[in-house]
Amino acid sequence: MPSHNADIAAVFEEIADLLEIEGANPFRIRAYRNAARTIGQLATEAYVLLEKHEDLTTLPGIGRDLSDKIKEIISTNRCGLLERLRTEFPPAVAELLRIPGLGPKRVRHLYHDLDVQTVEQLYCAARDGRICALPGFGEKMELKILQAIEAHGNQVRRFKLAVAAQYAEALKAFLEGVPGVTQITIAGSYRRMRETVGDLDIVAAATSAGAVMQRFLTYDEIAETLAVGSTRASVILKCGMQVDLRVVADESYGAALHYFTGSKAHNIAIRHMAQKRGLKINEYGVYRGTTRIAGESEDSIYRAVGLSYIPPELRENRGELEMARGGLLPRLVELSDLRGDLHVHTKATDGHNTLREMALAARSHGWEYIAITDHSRRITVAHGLDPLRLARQCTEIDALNQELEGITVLKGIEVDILEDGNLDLPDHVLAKLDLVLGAVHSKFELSRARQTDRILRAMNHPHFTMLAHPTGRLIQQREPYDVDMPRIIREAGRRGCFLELNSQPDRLDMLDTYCQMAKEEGVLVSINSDAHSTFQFDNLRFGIGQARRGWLEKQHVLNARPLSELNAFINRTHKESTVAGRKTSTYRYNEKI
Ligand code: DGT
Ligand code: CA
Ligand code: CA
Repeated sequence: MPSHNADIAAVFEEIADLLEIEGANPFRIRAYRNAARTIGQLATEAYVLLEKHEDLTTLPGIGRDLSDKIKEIISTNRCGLLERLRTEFPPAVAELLRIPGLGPKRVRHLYHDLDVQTVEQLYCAARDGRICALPGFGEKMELKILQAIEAHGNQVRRFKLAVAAQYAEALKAFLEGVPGVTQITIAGSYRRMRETVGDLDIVAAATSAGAVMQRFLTYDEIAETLAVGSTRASVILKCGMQVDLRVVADESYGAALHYFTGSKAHNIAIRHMAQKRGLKINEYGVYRGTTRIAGESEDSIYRAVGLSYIPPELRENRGELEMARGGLLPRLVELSDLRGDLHVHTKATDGHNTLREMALAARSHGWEYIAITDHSRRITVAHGLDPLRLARQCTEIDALNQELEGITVLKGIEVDILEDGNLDLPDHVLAKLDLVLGAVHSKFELSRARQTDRILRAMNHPHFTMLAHPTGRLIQQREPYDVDMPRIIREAGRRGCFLELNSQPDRLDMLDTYCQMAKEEGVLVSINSDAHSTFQFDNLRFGIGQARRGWLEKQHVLNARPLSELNAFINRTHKESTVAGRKTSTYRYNEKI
């Protein structure tokens, strides 16, 4: 099995860490960090790209040398540079960098002066008061380190959905090839499309459980076997992810799939319903007395307890049972419902592909439109657009629209929301665009009141169309900024603004519960890729998963509208808000439920 993107990213991260401890050139270190991010966020496996003879140097931040390293990692599962660096340091030293407050300089001291090589040794040294005397440490730092390690130990490792997907899909493909396997699904939180996944739960139906077990244990990504029985096994993969496999007969597949999909709370609620009907339910089927009355499909399970089929994304015991009983479940939005994408970057700022390449890629997805929304000038690291460059891009878009059939390119911007709630470009510039996405990229630390006020002021702006990545949260990297989301959602409805569900796997910060609120408030959500390269359109499936967890249907999604309707929505926003800043929007759709 060739290396997955997450593995390659981990290699580059470790190289960057070790180079940092070594005191290497910062540019070189940054190059590896950027490459790790690019590969880590790539929706398609790099080895698949190579199989298709794609040129990896077209990816952001990947030059010839890094492309060769990726090829090396994929073809040999090793990386010479990393192996060399590892011989220079004990293996656990890089882990010290993960402790908050410890940069490479401090780690160098710990290693050279105290011979601290592991987190455990660091803990002992801090506890014994040996650290505070080192240059650049002090007592405060020592205490901070102790606390950080204690907190660190209590953390349960979870994987971002997109990372889990790489391991899950490869393993599923492997098991599908086992003779006698008739059905197989990755169940658990993965199937419910949670934004992070604790472990993988695989359910398979097979004529012989033994054969599946045997084959499973030969999978070359397994690092450790925790438990093996005749129909079940638990293992840890090399990446640290646990996998639980359960093999059942065809007649029990639906029951097992239902049980292992969860959630636990949903399962318990279903079991109570069954009990009320005098039924018993377990992972083999539904029983009246000793007679099995259901179990071959999930449909049969739900039917047995008097419910319609409940999609996995809704199985959280948040009211889905009641709705299913009344036949009132929503028809959840699907990827194929999307008609376009309203947040797309190009080479003009920090994107990697040209305007034309992005437009053609969007057309090949079958969409009617995309909006080009590069950064504004304040975001200097992304080479944000000033009015002149934006005007030039608009001219380019006009020309492209003249030329291309089958796709309409809308003119937009991801304009920076300044600290005082003003926007980073003047009104007369924004007025010329089809849509304006506003986003916070700085001053994350403002108080809740000030942050909320800042965003509401921005939304008051006559040309403001949509709030992009509304809380700024980056999964496992950055907490959301403190903002009153229920209020933002309500006020977006009043102002006729839209909210973005950003599909980047580490964002997804329009939480499922926020989607539900938006639906209740009549605020349309736009499921955007925020693509920085043509590959990243594939991230939309994660956004769709989140939207489905948030009970959204096609009619609640702005970019599920055809272009003709979309135009009416975004133009109306402009006109109405220009005329009357706070007027209640007139196009609230009718709630179905
Ligand atoms: P995760 O792995 O933490 O992201 O979340 P899940 O939902 O995948 O949880 P996991 O792997 O512990 O268990 C998989 C499913 O098995 C879970 O969603 C429901 C079912 N399950 C596990 N433990 C219990 C239990 O004690 N009672 C019931 N009724 N179901 C359970
Ligand atoms: Ca799980
Ligand atoms: Ca599990």
